[in-house]
Amino acid sequence: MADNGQRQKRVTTSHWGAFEVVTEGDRIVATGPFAPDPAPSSIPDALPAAVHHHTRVARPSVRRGWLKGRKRAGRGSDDFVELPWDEALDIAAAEIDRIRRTHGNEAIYGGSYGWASAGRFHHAQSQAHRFLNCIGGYTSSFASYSTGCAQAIIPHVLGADFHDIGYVQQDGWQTIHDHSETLVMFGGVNAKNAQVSMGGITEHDTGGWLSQIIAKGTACYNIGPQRSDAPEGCIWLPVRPGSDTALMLALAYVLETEGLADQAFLARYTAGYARFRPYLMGETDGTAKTPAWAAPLCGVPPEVIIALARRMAATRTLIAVAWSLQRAEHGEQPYWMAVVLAAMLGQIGLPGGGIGFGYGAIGGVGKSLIGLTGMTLSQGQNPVQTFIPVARVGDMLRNPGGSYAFNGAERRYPDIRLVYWAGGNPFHHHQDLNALHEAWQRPETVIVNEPWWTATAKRADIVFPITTSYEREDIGRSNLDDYLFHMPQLVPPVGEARDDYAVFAELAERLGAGPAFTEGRSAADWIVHLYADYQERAAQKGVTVPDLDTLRSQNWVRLPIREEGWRPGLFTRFRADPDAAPLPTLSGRIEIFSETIDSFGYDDCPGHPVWLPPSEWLGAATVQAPLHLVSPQPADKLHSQLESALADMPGQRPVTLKMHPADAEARGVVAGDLVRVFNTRGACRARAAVSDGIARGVVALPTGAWFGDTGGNIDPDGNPNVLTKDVGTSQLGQGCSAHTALVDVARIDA
Ligand SMILES: Nc1nc2c(c(=O)[nH]1)N[C@H]1C(S)=C(S)[C@@H](COP(=O)(O)OP(=O)(O)OC[C@H]3O[C@@H](n4cnc5c(=O)[nH]c(N)nc54)[C@H](O)[C@@H]3O)O[C@H]1N2
Ligand SMILES: Nc1nc2c(c(=O)[nH]1)N[C@H]1C(S)=C(S)[C@@H](COP(=O)(O)OP(=O)(O)OC[C@H]3O[C@@H](n4cnc5c(=O)[nH]c(N)nc54)[C@H](O)[C@@H]3O)O[C@H]1N2
Ligand SMILES: [Mo]
Repeated sequence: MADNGQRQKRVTTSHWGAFEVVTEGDRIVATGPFAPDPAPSSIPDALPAAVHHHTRVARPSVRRGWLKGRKRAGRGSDDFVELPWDEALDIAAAEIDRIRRTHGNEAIYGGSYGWASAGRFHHAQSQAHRFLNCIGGYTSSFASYSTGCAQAIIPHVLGADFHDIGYVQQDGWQTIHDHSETLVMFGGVNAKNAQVSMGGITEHDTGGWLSQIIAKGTACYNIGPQRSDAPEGCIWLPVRPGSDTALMLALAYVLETEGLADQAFLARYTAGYARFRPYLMGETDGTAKTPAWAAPLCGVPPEVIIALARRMAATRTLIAVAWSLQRAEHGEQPYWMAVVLAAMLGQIGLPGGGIGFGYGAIGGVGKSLIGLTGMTLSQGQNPVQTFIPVARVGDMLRNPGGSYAFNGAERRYPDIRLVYWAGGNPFHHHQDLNALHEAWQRPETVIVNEPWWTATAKRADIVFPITTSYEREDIGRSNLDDYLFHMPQLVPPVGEARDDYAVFAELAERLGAGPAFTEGRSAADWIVHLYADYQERAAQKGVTVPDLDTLRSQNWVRLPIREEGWRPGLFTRFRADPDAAPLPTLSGRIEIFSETIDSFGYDDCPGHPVWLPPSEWLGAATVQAPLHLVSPQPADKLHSQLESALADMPGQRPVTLKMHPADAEARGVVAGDLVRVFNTRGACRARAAVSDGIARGVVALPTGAWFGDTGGNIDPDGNPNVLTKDVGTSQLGQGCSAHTALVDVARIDA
């Protein structure tokens, strides 16, 4: 930190990468690019204004109605009473204690999902989980909104953990560049999304690799509702959202009927093709999955499907599937079917062939690095076994004691009395926010740690003001990146903000678990402790990292952990010898038919991939809801973060809704018009943009606007989650189905 208003420039890192920060005294005044980054993100432009914004939580705050008689009513509309730290901590600790004694620790929901900020020690979710484990445990959550469905289905089909495949085993960019002749991208590969990565991405290279791959002459197909999901130079095949499985089945049908399926590969490396083939051919259900069958479902003409299938069989083809496809009802099916399609091509395990996931979802996917993990705060053990699939939080709150199916088990929702959230914004991230708002009224108490007055903080009973990562010291690194950062404290805490660690240490102390939580260490001691462990792990891999003091003075270092060229992964070893290196599936093979899944008896996820139309898609469009809403990630920020500063900028809110010229014209909408986007679940405002780069019948509204005052029943800034559907992907995955929603749009006349 600088004294006396002195100007200083330092580097720090964040989920969107490293950047320079200019401070003057106690304030961040500017940010700038980090020189080694070939394509720096402009997300931090909003940071100086956001850090010092009037929407920061200044002091511990308790909702008036709750303070005066523990009233649940008023959550989200009451005002708050500011209290001194000690008083607020005493109240919170007493309430946590009362709940755990009266209802047991299972009654505390501490899943606390969310990205929070970069920085290894001050990782909010780890801090929250460690604290709750120290005081007897909590109901936890499984997987993420990002990939919850994939994390359930892929282990059945390929054996391995989904993230191990996506981050470690699948081909890197160099291999794709050198070997792939055809890149078939379902959902595109979007450099805009690769701007961010959990914990940071320093050299943003996804866009650069795509340019090189296109320049080389690799045929790149962007299959999805938006042309902008892939760069210029790709062949765009507009498809209706939620219809990819039908298209994939038709591609498979062409392979099978034209003798292009690799029967030898299917025989040696897969299990159950014989049970899937009759479905493909229409022998089991009377419908052959021909290109003519798929064309009206997905919107791709039959001749285009046939030509693509032939090209995929004739060339080294990599099928790249975006995470977005599984963030939708029946999201298991396109994931499973993409694997089956790749297996039929017989190229799994060959360089530049087969299948990969999420190349454009986050930065760092496709970077080939020597794995170097560590610097993780231990969360301890959770004595409570109860968990929910993360995106089922609304159902859990609505339905205490209710039963539901998940991945082969019958499970029961716990009766939640206290919600503790640190580092996430469920009133940004969850679907059907009006319904969540209702469900949120049920718990007796909600405690939130937050730097800003988000919609979630406003719906809490107790809010603790938290530092941002610029107000505390930390170490920045990510498993998908090859840089290591000292993240200096750049400015003093804003208002009375404290670190999550300090809050949880105080609460733990009051609940008799102080030493268990802190192990006698200050935050600074923990950084030394975690760093020493990291240094040791690095040394074991033959990687030298500077000692902490050196890193502090250098600010950052590039780690020598890049791997050059082709790296043989799980699939290469499997291909070389499937008996010696079987996949960790039930059969040891790629499961085209899964006995396990079949035994669950789920009609929404049977024993092999099938076409299951979602409940809301263009094939089920109605007069009331004729348009399909996709709600992708925002280009200018990370989820709902930095929103308060962005929303201040002229012309930025409401958020822009992209629509097709024909759909705009039919509604008398022209570019720049203020529109109302609505369905039976809710409504929001948006600013129309008209583009032929979106499939007809589809509208796109990025996430991230703060869920605002719903007075008049219209969310003012354009949060798509007032419109989305809160339903699990299926009984198997129970993932988030954000991309499944029908809406209509109307001009708002001034
Ligand atoms: N419609 C629709 N909805 C979606 C999606 C979609 O595609 N469509 N995508 C989903 C996906 S994949 C995701 S991952 C989620 C993202 O949802 P979230 O991860 O919940 O979104 P963020 O805005 O990143 O929320 C992080 C919060 O942590 C706060 N924070 C930052 N640093 C700290 C800290 O140090 N301590 C504490 N206590 N708090 C901190 C921030 O201010 C912010 O409010 O959204 C999901 N929602
Ligand atoms: N700038 C920025 N980048 C981010 C984030 C952010 O907030 N800001 N968030 C990060 C997070 S948490 C995650 S999980 C990843 C998510 O990464 P993805 O899941 O890849 O991202 P989305 O933006 O949800 O969707 C990408 C595209 O998929 C297309 N799509 C939607 N439905 C379908 C469909 O049914 N079929 C096909 N073929 N395409 C479809 C849409 O046109 C959309 O633009 O992004 C990460 N990257
Ligand atoms: Mo995500």
